Amino acid sequence: MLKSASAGLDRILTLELVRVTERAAVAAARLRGRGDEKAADQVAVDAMRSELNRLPIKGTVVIGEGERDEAPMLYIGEEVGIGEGPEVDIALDPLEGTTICAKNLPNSLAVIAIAEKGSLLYAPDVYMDKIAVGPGYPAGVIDIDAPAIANLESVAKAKGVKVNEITACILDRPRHARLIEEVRATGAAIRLIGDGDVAGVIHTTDPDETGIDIYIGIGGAPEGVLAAAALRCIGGQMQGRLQLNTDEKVARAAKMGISDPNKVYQMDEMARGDVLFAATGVTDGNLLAGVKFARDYIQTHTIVMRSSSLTVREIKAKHQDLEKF
Ligand code: VTB
Ligand code: MG
Ligand code: MG
Repeated sequence: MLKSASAGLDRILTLELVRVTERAAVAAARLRGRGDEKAADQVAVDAMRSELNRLPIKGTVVIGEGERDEAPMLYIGEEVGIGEGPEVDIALDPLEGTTICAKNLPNSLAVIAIAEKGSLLYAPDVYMDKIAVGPGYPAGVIDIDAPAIANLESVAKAKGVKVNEITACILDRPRHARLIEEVRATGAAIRLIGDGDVAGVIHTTDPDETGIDIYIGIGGAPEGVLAAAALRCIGGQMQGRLQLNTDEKVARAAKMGISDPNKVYQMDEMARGDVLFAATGVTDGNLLAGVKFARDYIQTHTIVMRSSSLTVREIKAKHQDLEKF
């Protein structure tokens, strides 16, 4: 195999990843708006798995569809790739935002991140408290332990605007009732999203385009690791804390090597070293267009990036060999 220009993973893998999320996105997109989350998820999982198994890697899924007994495919611990090549850890969500896809609402994605073996946080499928901003802010601008008002004021000050010119993205869940009240009390705006907090975090990296400055709140831990992997490549800051609020969850986390249940994870503790990340839009979104089915071709829109070079590429592909899909 060719040597990379810089240290870390073989950069050829960057483009290989695009095919993986493209396939999953196209499969899921065929079931957009059908009201059947399970079916859309299943076809995305199948497509992602068969494409992943063609990659020249010795990969292990570390963030996947669940434990082996509840997820027959792309389960945590599943080995993927052709079994030759670099040993890598893989975090994936073949359809992030199954409900969004089923309702054909914005921002569902097919997502994957690859890192050198041992570089991703092996997070159990529990909730994670998260806070994130995009690039350009001084280090320490956000603090997961500070009240929402302090974080919003700090971000506004660093951006040189008033707090009421800041927009926070928050998952629309009853558990966020107090947080939503606190944020609104500052005068800041909220973009409430139904699902899809990987997209929510990524949207903080381009506030001019998305209108979102900061992501706050509790979502899935697997999605937290995926979002951290993305931010490592674009720049930004993120912190996360697993919500290990029962003995059973603490024990599950301990099995995965987590000894301090209250630990705050910085972005680069969730995704270390060289990280590759790709996401393809399934439904239209603020940053990525959804899959387009034209008469003679299928069009996909993918963002693919690599942390060691901080390169962010957008790839719009026209797939004309429709038999393949
Ligand atoms: C979020 C959201 C995901 O899970 O992480 C959420 O971004 C958290 O769980 O799209 P709840 O739905 O239980 O709040 C998803 O909705 C699904 O993966
Ligand atoms: Mg999923
Ligand atoms: Mg998900």
